[in-house]
Amino acid sequence: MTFPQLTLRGVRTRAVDVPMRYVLGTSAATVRSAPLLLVDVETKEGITGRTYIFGYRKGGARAIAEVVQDAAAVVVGSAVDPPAMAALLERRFTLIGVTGIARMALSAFDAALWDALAVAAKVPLARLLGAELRPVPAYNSCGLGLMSPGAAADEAEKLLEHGFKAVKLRLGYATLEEDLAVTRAVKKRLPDSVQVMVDYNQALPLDEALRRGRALDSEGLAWLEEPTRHDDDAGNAQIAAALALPLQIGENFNGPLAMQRALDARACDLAMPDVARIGGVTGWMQAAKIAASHGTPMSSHLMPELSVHLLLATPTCHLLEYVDWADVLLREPLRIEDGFAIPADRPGSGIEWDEQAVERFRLD
Ligand code: SMN
Ligand code: MG
Repeated sequence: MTFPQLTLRGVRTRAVDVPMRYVLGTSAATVRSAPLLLVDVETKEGITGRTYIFGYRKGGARAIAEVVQDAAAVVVGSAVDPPAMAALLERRFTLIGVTGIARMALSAFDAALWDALAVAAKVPLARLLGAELRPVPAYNSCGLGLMSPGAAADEAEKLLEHGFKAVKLRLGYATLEEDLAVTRAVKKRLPDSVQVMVDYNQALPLDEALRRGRALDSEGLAWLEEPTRHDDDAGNAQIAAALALPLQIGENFNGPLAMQRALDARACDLAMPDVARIGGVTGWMQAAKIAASHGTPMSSHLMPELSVHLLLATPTCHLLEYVDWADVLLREPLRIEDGFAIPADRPGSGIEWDEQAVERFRLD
């Protein structure tokens, strides 16, 4: 596919905080509303490319906005060429370090640029990336934070709406016994055909991760996510080798190199990069090649509207992580049918803002 010629005119950023239907109580922090940063790149040709990024904290969304503006100022007036712009920006941001907020800002900017190209080409983003549209299997990752076993079982049942056949439970209680009690309550309540994943959000030291991992090994779970520090490749390799339960990490991979190092170290069985930390669409496509070369099934993390297009272009596509947080801001929210995400058959990633809703939830 030949890419359209566009020239970058500027970028518009707006921070919003949207209510969440289900509170997300993780072992690290409780998230009650979703601070999102909306990023619109504008071109001289009048084409707008859109994306949003989950800021984790209100201050996170605002800080990312500042860096997106800074990055755009470096390349304003040049031809829209996301990989070339990513390489230049990565070099320009080397002194501050391309991690954390800087990495998220460059990733969001890249994703919005790719969206502009697909919009200008009048094709869905997946097609611009060489893939055809088809439904992608998804799991419902809303809610299921730390709570009592009974409340978790009740919530898990509700999350099967839209035909979901997989849900994710957050763990990392004070004791293994509590982790087991909640896991068993949820498993018992759901049909056997529903997959249950568990996520520790890096709560445990390595020895405790091994101990709890061994205890969970025979509970019929689909994966064990981030039981310990995400960047302890040797430790994670030890866990992966010790357990039959597949080890899943990746939402904290900082760029494709971190993923390459982790997979080379056999630090996980499954990988789930986040488009906002792996380097946007440009970084994701590199990550997809790395996963394919290792034969590692690859899932997504958050931002399902964009991620569904990226998973379609991923040779080892596994599962889409579904959250509904952006629904209230979108003219056409991502559709889920029978547990599958239906990629938007519209130009780009299909993101168009409901401007009235954006104004209502604006932070600045
Ligand atoms: C998660 C995502 C977003 C905020 C908090 C926790 C979690 C996940 O690690 O994988 O969904
Ligand atoms: Mg996680």
